[in-house]
Amino acid sequence: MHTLQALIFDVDGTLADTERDGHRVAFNRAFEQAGLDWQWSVELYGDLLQVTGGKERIRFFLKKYLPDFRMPDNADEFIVGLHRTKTDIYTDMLAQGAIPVRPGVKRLLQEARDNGLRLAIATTTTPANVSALLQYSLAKDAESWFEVIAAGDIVPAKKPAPDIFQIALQKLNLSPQACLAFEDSRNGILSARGADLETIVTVNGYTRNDDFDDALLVLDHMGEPGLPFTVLQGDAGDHTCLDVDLLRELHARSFISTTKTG
Ligand code: XBP
Ligand code: MG
Repeated sequence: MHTLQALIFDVDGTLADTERDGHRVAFNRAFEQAGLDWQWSVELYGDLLQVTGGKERIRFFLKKYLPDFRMPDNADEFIVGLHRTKTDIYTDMLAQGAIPVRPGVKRLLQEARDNGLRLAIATTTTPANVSALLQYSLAKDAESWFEVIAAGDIVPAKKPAPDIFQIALQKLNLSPQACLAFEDSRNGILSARGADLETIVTVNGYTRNDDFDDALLVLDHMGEPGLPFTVLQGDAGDHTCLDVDLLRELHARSFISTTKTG
């Protein structure tokens, strides 16, 4: 029997609802500053989210929605520059407290630390975005809570590829069986499951209808005392909040079902 030793968290959509009112807004402001008339609506952005990574998302947008756009000769520099502006705008928004963490996130992280569980991050977002979110939306010293922060361009293939979770596992020096992953999206769970991680999902407005067949548990959020979660898929017993006891139960149960079916 494996013991649960570490929790590996996605950032965007999982720790905080950053996409619609954070990243999307920052992209639009960066386009405006560059004199471009591109506007990513809430609805359009839902389609663009099928591609992870901001630079990759801009390229996908151009290919699908503006195929006649004449790229400057230095196309890569152009996209990197736009994206750098977007990162500056986004991190400034976070510094102003624009995006809170989702219900139950701070409580669970604190409880996990109190129980000796190790914490890690596996995300496609730019490292500066992770630092800003942890510092401004969670706690001033929150970066130090995480032993491993795997983020951004350190992997050539972003989610749904498993690479970023595999790097987090390598850095933790743990097997996937000693960990649980936390995700919010189809691309995220594909990435985590590709790295053999059992995964708990908290959905958001953009991912509510995604396919999470392979998840250990799917919730609307992690829950707080006085703000119980709703179970969308799976079995959380009598629990109303995602706490360390429930994580241990789910983790142990995953081995029983693996043995039965495997
Ligand atoms: C997050 C992303 C990122 C952010 C933007 O996906 O796809 O691209 O939207 O970040 P996940 P950057 O939550 O699955 O990791 O602009 O810094 O790339
Ligand atoms: Mg996510």
